[in-house]
Amino acid sequence: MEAHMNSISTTPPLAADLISFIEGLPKAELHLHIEGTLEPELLFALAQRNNVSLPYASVEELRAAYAFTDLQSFLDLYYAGAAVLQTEQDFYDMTMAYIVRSRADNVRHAEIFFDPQTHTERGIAIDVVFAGIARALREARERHGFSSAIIMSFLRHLSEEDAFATLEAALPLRAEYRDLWIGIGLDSAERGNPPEKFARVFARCRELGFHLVAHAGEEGPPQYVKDALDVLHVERIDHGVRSEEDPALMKRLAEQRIPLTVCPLSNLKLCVVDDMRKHNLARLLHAGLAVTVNSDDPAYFGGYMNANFMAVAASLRLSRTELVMLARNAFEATFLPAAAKQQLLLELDGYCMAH
Ligand code: ES4
Ligand code: ZN
Repeated sequence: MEAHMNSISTTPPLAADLISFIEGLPKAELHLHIEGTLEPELLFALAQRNNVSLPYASVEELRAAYAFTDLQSFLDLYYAGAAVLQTEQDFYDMTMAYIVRSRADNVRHAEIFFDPQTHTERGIAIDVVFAGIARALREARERHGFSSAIIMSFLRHLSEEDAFATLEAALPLRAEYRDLWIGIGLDSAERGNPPEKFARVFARCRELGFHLVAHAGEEGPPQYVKDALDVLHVERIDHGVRSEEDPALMKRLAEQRIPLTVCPLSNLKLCVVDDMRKHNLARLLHAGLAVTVNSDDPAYFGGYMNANFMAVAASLRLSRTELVMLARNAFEATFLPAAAKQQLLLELDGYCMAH
């Protein structure tokens, strides 16, 4: 923790014009766990509303507990925090808070992960999870033109059988949520839970016509990135920063323009990097990879989209051109239909011309 504070304090300050350029830049968010947007204040409010007792006396005490040493130390608190989510209204409130926050960061489109197993394991019906998230996203689309999609993610520390059961429970809802539910993801503890463990369930999801993504190469080795591509047939890699350890894989990711949804503040908080100035995002970008910037679990990692852009811009001394490349990569990597994608890319072009 101390080391992080020091490295942040020695980061060169960003020029005011670059700060406002980042703030106004239109963005797409492709790696965001909705359960990871539950801010301590809302977590406490929901605990009170639902009579859930928390092992923390205050919001400050909870926030102080967010000092992680690795992915698992974070996941323990993340799953514990999600226990306050009980009703459709709770999922709606959490999702609406994220929309308000990300609209302030000029996020134009978000493809959002949710982990139904985190909730069904506690006896919450899967319909409740879908309904609350979807109601907020539909309202934001109608009222503000905020575009979004949802990606149902399997928890890889659980069995493939459990993932199949989750898929079976969710499929009857597919028609009702056809406007939002576009994909399948894979998250949670990476080490020891390789992509192959989910080969059959991903094959089924592929037959069903879902877009596929998986977390790989966050804590796990480059082999997991290769297996996510070759065994699971994913279209994007979530994180993927450890791909750099394998030059052949780097070449392939660049040639095939496979998007990596990189999460800088997450990587710092989970000690994937020990100093933002050592983050490989700029090297990956310059090697020709389709790198994007994302916030992962912003309530836990200290910032939403703009904060992630600011952190890499300052620590890696990124230029406007590089920042625009990152934003462009994200719009290109969305699962939006071609026309909607083109419209967002035109909006980005317009912004760049005007600034
Ligand atoms: C996650 Cl950063 C990260 N990695 C893997 N699984 C996750 N679930 C929520 N955040
Ligand atoms: Zn993630």
